[in-house]
Amino acid sequence: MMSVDIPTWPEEWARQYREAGCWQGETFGDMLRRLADEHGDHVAVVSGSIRMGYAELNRRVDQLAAGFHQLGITHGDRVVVQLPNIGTYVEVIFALFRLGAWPVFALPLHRRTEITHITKFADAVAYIIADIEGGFDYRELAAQVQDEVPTLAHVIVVGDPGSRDYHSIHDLYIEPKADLPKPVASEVAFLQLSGGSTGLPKLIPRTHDDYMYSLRISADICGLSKESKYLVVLPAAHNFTMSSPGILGTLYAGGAVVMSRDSSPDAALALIEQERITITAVVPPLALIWLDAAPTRSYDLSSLQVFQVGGAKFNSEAARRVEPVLGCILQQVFGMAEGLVNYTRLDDPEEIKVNTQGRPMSPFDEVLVVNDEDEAIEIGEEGHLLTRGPYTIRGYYRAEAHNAKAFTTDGFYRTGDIVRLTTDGYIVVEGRDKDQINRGGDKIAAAEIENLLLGHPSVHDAALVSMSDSYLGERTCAFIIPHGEAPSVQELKSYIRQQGIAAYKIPDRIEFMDVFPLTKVGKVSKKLLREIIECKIK
Ligand code: AMP
Ligand code: DBH
Repeated sequence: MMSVDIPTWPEEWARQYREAGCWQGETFGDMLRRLADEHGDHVAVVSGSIRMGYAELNRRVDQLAAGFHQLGITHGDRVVVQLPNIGTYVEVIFALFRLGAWPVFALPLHRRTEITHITKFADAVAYIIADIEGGFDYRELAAQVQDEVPTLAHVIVVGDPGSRDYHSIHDLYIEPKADLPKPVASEVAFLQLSGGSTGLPKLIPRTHDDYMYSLRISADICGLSKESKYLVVLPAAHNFTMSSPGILGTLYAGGAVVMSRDSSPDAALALIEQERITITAVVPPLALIWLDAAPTRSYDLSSLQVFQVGGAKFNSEAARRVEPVLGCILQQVFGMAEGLVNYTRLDDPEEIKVNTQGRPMSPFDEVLVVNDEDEAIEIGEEGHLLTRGPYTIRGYYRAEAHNAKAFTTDGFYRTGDIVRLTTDGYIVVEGRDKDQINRGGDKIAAAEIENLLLGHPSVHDAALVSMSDSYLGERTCAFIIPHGEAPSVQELKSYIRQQGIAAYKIPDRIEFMDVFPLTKVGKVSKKLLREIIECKIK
């Protein structure tokens, strides 16, 4: 399978990971079949008024796989999946896994620019959407994408397919077929999106073997069992929600996954009470909202055992409030869709749980903290985090030139995070050297927005930087050198919005300048731009 398009582990590493028992050769399709045998009617997925047991889920997945196959979707095909947090999401991804077709995971907030890019880049043959969700009509978006992407043969709608030639997913649950393709566990299972630090998001190829390993370890570290109930409030397609331990880890352990389209405290805390949720995962801004709301409401949260916070740095003052306010264990999670996931352990002392972002989940994870010359530095010093291991990719999909920079010659992924290690091997995230803004867990590649801004006739140059924010951690500020008369802030924002991008990427603030400060080597100094905006907002 090794190719420049789909880089994978060199054979000697693959053999080691197999011999060590990390990779066990089970596909996700087979996993669900086994779970159905083991757990039968035990509830697997709860979504609104629907409660579905493992055997029924497995049966519906067989039907849907047959329906997808009848449409012509088969082994190795790419299918962009953009769905809200609904039970059908779980059926869709397992039906694709079962065929060996690759879901490409889009987030519900992605719009024309992102979806067109990933659909084109992956040569996707199908796009699976909701009809209308959160007031947005995804069928309109699909029509725009189809105009630009000729390979996109099928649009499949959960809900009303509308007047176009789209399929209703409802019609694709057909008589199961025996002669479906048989994927193997060493193959790619799906493409996950990277937050990215370059112009456009990169696609991350994860195999059944490597991802299954990450779930297994995650489920174990998080203490999951058949009794676990995991509440999905972050977007289901987020790598955190999928696998740390998330939807797939919970199913792996035989527990129940409860889908919620609404992450507000009144919806989510009520579900915790009603479904007797044991574990959930949030990003720091959502944690702050829940922490403020919980004491003013009277929901019974006594079932909640573990509250996971990750995706962006959780400050230690807020972290310290979790256990007293919610009455459960705080777990910090520092992960990445490329692989490496770090957890604080459930029995760690408070100071570790509050002040660190955890330690690698697997004994086979290799982490290095290095200086600018890739040389190891003293424990406790800040440096660049590099990592390699049984579930960390060796390269992005179809990105040969980028891979040469994003990975070392011996296969370590350059995470772009600046960290320090404690003497116990825990990681503290101190910053980042990638040109990305982490807006409360939503990642924004500066270059992507700068390129869009440069498309405006009155923009001569643009630089996007972070500015600190007590709620989101970071927000974005776009510095603009105008071409002729400066456009208004409103005009620039609406210009960006019209390009069709996720709303969180629209700059929070726009500042005009005549020239950008430069570094010694003549590059735009984003460090100085950040200092300028910090002075202004103080
Ligand atoms: P991605 O590569 O798009 O999946 O985003 C992963 C990145 O999110 C990491 O490399 C970090 O920069 C950031 N991140 C995730 N979790 C945390 C955390 N707990 N603390 C700080 N940064 C985090
Ligand atoms: O931010 C992330 O990408 C992330 C955070 C926590 C992640 O991918 C994960 C856990 O697996």
